[in-house]
Amino acid sequence: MIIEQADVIVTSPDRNFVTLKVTTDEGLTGLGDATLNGRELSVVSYLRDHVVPLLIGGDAGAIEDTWQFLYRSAYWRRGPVTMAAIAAVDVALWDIKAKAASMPLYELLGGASRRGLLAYGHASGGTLEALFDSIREHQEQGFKAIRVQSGVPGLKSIYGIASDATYSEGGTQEYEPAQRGALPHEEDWDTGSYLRHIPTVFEAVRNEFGPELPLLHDAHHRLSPIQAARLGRSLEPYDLFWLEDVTPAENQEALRLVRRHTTTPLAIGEIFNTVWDYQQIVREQLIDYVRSSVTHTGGISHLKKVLDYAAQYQIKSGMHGPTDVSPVGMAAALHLGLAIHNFGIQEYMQHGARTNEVFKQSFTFTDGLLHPGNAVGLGVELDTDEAGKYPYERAYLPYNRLADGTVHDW
Ligand code: KDG
Ligand code: MG
Repeated sequence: MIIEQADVIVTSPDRNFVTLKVTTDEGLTGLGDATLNGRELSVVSYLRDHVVPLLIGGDAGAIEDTWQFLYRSAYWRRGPVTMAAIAAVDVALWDIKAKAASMPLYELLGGASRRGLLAYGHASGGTLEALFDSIREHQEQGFKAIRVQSGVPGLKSIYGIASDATYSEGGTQEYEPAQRGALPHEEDWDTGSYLRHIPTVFEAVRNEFGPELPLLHDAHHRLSPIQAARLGRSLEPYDLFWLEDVTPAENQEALRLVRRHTTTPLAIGEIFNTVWDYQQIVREQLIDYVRSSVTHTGGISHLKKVLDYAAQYQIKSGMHGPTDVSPVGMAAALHLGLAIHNFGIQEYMQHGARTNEVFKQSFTFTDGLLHPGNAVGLGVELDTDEAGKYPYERAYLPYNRLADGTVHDW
């Protein structure tokens, strides 16, 4: 089967999404997600200007060869733009291969290893009362594992706190850190206040909800190794499922220090994009969960290699699943997660109603478990007329400044 056409579709129903649609001479189509939050148009250009011309006329079935060609022939390797573009091609070709085989994609990846995928949702609140309401609401929605993010006294706005953490009638939640506008929004940060406050929040949550509910927390890259070690240790009594992104982790070695001081499980990698970012932390068993998404880590072909490597060290998947991973990227994660043995947990933030009109999806969320569904291929189709109603709008993620004006990791 020959690739006849490849279109890059940008749409902004509830937020910006970049999707690659590959069409073959036999009329089969495949979709791939190439959304890079706040830098979307750079991936559009990478695909349109440099990758699409290389695809036309190629063998749609040669997934591994196409991956290797795109990775190696560019000479310039790795990086989020390159790897998101390669990911989109890879996932679109897997979608086509599964459609050609008349199978849901997970069957081609080895078949289902479980009935469904344990998902965690995002509860948050500026106050304990609001946080407790949000946790209860997530439980009512069916979530069996919950991420807890809390306001910190003295800080005006902070990552992960929805202005309204409740669910709308359609089951969607209003939280989108990337804000539309000409310039990024500034937030404030104080590590000392955060480190003092967060253990009190988890103590209160455990007292209210008991010992069994799996709880997660995201430190969002803001701590130094010794601060991360202190946080992990102070949270040990509250038995977290994981503590995420405690340090920026570009310095993989830094996690040795964190690991020496705490047994709280660590999850890292949503901004990583190749197996090389994991080389040391997997080999030295410095983490417990791989946070990469299919969308930002070179697609199913590459992320599967990362997860197979992690499996040798009993490290599991915890694939990134915020709203900036499109329904196409989410479906790819679900097929991969269903098939691999070392699945851990799947992050799940529901998309908005307009997004769900643009991307028709077959995946389900029942009793706390996600399932990709049994439609052939990925199980997601893009309604191009709907997509055309929502042109790209400039949007940026926020950034942090300390009280004295210093820029801090967001
Ligand atoms: O684009 C950035 C978001 O995806 C990120 O801030 C979300 O940290 C995140 C998470 O754990 O979902
Ligand atoms: Mg995160």
